[in-house]
Amino acid sequence: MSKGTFYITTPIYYPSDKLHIGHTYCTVASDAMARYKRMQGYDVMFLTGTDEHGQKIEVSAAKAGMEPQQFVDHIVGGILDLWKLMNISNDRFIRTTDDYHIEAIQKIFKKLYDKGDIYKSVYRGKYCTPCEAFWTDSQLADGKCPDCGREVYEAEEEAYFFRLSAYADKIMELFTKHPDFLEPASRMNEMINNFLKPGLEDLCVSRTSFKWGIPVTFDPKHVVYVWVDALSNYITALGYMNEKYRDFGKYWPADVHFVGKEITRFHSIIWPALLMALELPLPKKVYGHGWLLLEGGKMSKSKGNVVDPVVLAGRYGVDALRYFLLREFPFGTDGVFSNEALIVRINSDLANDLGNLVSRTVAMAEKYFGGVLPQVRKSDALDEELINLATALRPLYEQYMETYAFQSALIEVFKVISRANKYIDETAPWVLARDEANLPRLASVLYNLLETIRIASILLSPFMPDSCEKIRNQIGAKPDSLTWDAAGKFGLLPAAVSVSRSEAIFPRIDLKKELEALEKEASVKNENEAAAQEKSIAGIITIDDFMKTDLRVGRILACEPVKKADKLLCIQVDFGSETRQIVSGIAKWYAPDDLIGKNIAAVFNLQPAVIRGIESCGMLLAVSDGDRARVIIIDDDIRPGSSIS
Ligand code: ME8
Repeated sequence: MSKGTFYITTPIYYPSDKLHIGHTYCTVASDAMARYKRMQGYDVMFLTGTDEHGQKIEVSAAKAGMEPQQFVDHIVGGILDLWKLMNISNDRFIRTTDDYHIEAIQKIFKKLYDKGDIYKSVYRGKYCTPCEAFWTDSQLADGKCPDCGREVYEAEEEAYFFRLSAYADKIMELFTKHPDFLEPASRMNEMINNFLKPGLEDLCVSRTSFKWGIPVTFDPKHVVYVWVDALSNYITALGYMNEKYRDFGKYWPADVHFVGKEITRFHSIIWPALLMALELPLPKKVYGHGWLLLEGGKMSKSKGNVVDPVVLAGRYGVDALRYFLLREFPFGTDGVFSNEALIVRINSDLANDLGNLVSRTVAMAEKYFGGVLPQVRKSDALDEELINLATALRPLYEQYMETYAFQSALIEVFKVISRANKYIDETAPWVLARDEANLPRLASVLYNLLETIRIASILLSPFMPDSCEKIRNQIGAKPDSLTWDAAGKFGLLPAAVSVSRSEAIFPRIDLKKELEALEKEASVKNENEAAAQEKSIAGIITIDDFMKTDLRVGRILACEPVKKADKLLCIQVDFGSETRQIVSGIAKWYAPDDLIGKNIAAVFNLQPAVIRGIESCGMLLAVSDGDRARVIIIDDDIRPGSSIS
């Protein structure tokens, strides 16, 4: 009988063909949790998916010469393949471009508008395009996006707003009355100090400057802000405001949303406020996990280490990778990833401790008893400690799993595995085997070991499902001895248990050789990248290269000749957020007054330069036609500061 429902979600991923090991972290953790809950007898709904709208995707698609839909379809296939490879057991996969989701978002937006929680006004503020996030001045870090550290730009446009400010007190009350709503506790303090205390402002929830989003039905030049679109996936995927699914009543509220620390703000403040406005129950918990970093920086900047999960899973096995991710790093804090740490962990825990325990035990059962244990037994005081430890393991493990302390749960299981290896040394089965009179004792020793392995294989199965299956096949465990209940009991294998040996589940890796091989591969990769860069110098650039250029519309406010420089004009350009001075070599073709009031195109993120003693911050774009140059003029009604893509 079901123990009830358990609804767990991962963030929905931005379509990217460069998902690294850090991205797989949250999905692997959610998968382990979902499998654990299923094992306990819960009716689990495990949701993941992709977040496919927004300006960033529209721009990337255009640069790839594709329609946005075609672009996301192409990439999402790769993400699905990755989750399949990593043995992710999600029950549902949502794409925000799915029709039912689009329909539901439109209804949600309309409902909030009709209620007065969404209203129309004018947006003036700072916007970070890569993060699709609006920020208030107080939230900026040194004037830049507090999440990614990139430039933000002033945006002003007609927009719809969500009355987030009206929910500030209720969010504060949520945090104080339910301190376990957001974990770990450090994240809650961060939210209170950085966002709630400075005060919540209403949130701009529509955009008109690009098209790739869900149109607002009653004002279609607006598309819904991607975070409203994205966060709502957690309820639309259950059928909220759509006909595709019908289990909203069954699974909502979610038991836990697992999210990375940088998107905790969206999940613990904006999401509850939206749900309050929709008059829906709040999720029971948001868990903001830490980041996997590389020594000295972010994973996306990887040079020496291999961070591609497909490569790592291919080399070391999916289960070894899954185990490492959840054993090596405490879930709530940041961790430093390295290939060396991965190999050391595989060798010590999986090859040495667990792998050896299984292979030695099964090999001895085969060698001394032909694979079937005799039923005559003799116990000894030495058995007690191992049996007690193995029997007490499940509640300890459960206590940690319930608080998402995967690392601690795994440490407990491996303490018992180590104890079992020590028990082999203490009981010395090879000595017992020399004397026929000791065979009942030997059978007991091997049985106790097989039982310990059985219990460990149940508790490790959410982390390493395939390997645990292989272990179970070797120790002859039947399904009814592999349940959650069975993990709390010792002595469930049949007395005449029959084992069958197979190849090593976790082969040992030669650390030195492997690191050398990885280093070699990384250097080949770097050489290839350098060659690609050279090719790009020869004329071909990647989308990423192009995306580095920040092109903006500017309006010329003033223009004057530069003294003693026939070719130069010194121009003051309004970019909406700021006025900049640009020195341009166009004096031969334009008189200073010709350009005043005109909208031009400029490179906004060019390193400033001093030209003839005058600082120039940016570059005007012009077309050269023989020996003539014409500045690119843009329509008057375009707002200064608009990005060009
Ligand atoms: O944020 N270590 O999508 P995303 C650990 N679409 N986790 C990492 C990581 C790292 N090095 N790098 C990324 C989004 N992540 C939104 C979510 S939900 C309604 C919308 C995690 O593809 C990151 O913290 O940028 C996030 O939780 C997840 O990968 C997806 O990131």
